[in-house]
Amino acid sequence: MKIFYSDVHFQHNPSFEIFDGGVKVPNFEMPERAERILHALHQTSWAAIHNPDDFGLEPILAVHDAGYIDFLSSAYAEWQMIDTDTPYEKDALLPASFPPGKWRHIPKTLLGRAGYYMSDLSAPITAGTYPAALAAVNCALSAAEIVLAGEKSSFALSRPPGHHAGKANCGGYCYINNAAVAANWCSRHRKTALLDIDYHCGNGTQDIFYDRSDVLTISIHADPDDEYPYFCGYSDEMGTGNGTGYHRNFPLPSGTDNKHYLAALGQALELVNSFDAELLVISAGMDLYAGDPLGKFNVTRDGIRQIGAQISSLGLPCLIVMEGGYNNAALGENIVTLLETFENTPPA
Ligand code: SP5
Ligand code: ZN
Repeated sequence: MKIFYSDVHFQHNPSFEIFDGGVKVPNFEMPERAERILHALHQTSWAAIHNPDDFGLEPILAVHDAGYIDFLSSAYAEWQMIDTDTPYEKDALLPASFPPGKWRHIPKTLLGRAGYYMSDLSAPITAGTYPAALAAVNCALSAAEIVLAGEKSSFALSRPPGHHAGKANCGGYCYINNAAVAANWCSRHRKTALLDIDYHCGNGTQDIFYDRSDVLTISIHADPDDEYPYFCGYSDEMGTGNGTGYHRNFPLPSGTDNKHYLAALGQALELVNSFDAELLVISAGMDLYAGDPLGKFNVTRDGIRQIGAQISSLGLPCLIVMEGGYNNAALGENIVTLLETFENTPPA
């Protein structure tokens, strides 16, 4: 299997994030995650690691708001120009004021724009954030090209992850929606569906495709009634306008085990089948694993193997894009376990 990976991700290494309740903690989304996965892939006989090509801004601006990408590209440099006597985090930009939903005037000041374009306190912008986010999306696009060219599967070891990044916002460790940019790119050539198996709802992906019928988007995740991202991911959110019926959410309770997870996955894959998808993009978050510090599912490693087997048995060309997963010790083996099923399962 061809894997796309770039060392540029090391440049994105924010030292902290702010959890609910205002507690400052070391950032869970750290470079070690990609190192662990890369190391585990190197131990296999089948993983071939490649550097991504540069696809420029066009595929990104096809799904993200230009004002947002402009903000992302210049925010850190602007932050370095801020002059104040009060102590502040010079290495990472985070706002403390957010628009209430209505009244979303785009302000002139940097901190005003930060509040406008950032949805929470888990996606600080550092010196290397924008270059790393570009490298991550180029990994997803490079893997997409390989699948469009006829490979049965490919893996984008993208870091930082992407599925919480909406048209005009970062949040939840995500800045550019790697899987959404790649799915949109693929949709120009093949009928494309995107299935998000990260523990958290793919709210950014939902935002990007919500009014579109040409790309089916499905997310299986922890019930947002008691889990981040709280404000979306409910089962009655099924798309709008032309997109009505082309988005589906499967919120699952805390403690969900292999059996219940695989039942939801079965329903999701039936939807992919009825959509007549020709290509499948997987937002592959491994925080669904039982031992994840940010997750509350009871999906075991064998559950991950069955998830992979069930998805790959569709026989669809498949682009797998890395999202979350914070149990670093298990992360490499979890990804290898998932990907192995695509190597080994014959098309249906
Ligand atoms: C890509 C991805 O998986 N992003 C996840 C962002 C989740 N941010 C909210 C984390 C809330 C953690 N709650 C405290 C749990 C401590 N055990
Ligand atoms: Zn997640």
